[in-house]
Amino acid sequence: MKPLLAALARQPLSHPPVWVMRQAGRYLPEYRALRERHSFQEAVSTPAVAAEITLQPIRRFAMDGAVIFADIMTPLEAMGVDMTFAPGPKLRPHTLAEIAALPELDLDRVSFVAETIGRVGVELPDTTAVIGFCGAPMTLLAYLVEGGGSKDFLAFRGEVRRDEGAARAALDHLARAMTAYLKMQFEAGADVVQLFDSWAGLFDTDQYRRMVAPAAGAIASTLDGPVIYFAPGAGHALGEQLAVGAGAYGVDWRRPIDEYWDELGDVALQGNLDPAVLLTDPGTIKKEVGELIARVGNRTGHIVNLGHGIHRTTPPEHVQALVDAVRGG
Ligand code: 1CP
Repeated sequence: MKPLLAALARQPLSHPPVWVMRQAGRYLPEYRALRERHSFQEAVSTPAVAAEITLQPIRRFAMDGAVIFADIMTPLEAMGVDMTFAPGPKLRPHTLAEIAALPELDLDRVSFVAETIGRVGVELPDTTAVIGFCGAPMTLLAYLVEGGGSKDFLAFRGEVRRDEGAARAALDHLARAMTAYLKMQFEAGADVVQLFDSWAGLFDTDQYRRMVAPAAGAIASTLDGPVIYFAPGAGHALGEQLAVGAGAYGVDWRRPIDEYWDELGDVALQGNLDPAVLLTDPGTIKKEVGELIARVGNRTGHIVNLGHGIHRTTPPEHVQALVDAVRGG
């Protein structure tokens, strides 16, 4: 069995599998070179290019998982939402009612993602898992209402407070679309999928319980394959995250992994090095990895990763140092 899948099944392993969130991206010179010739959206929607970008970090570092090159916003374009990337998504702010009334996801308009998965699967070593993904409903809603990224998403939070019923209708619609999108990814050959709930932490514990977890849970509960749920900055709602019903959780670096594990209980955990560790030096990286693995102790089901995406200023050699440290080099 592929080591990443064995960890998700909580089997004992001699060393944990490792991959890095945002491993296919701007810190790699070969990525930046390809992006000089293709816009972001063109790269995502051209399977040969998207597969090449997915494979770039695997060729260098032989991670245990290859995350498909796309964006959490990609399927929304196939629901009729126009956007550009500069570098993050930019779009017209939408009302909650407009979002609930968006057309159904047209899977034919995202079939390039399935084709990328197929191409990547053929090229990968047998031991490397294909990781599909989508944005969780509340995080997608944040970008749709705000019209792009934001430090605190205040306008969005105001809208959700003003009309929770309308927010729920929009979340339900997005959850149905993302369920179909992830089913397509599994059918195309994804071994595991990750739900990115990057902005779930903006909500208080009650809102999280009432809206955020049920929307993500509606996706996780209807899929047959393994699901990793990642809600950075939502440690205040850690127990509530269990209602999502994922078999594995990504955790940020704000608390040591053993504390997260004690509270979450019988699940696999992914994380949780501070991305800043990769800005240090190989010696420090090795020490931090050693401490992380020591904290995990004899628990099964650990996947080494960062507690958030890799920073674009990270030297690629430091990613090599991380992988070597995990594998005992
Ligand atoms: O070349 C460029 O300038 C584009 C930069 C870029 C990249 C490499 C964007 C725009 N998206 C991506 C790829 C991407 N995004 C992947 C696949 C590659 C990989 O992981 O290796 C994934 C899984 C994502 C996920 C994503 N996109 C998230 C969730 C993870 C997180 O960081 O919290 C979010 C919030 C986004 C939105 C987004 N898209 C792009 C950027 C720069 C952002 C975030 C910035 C913002 O909020 O404005």
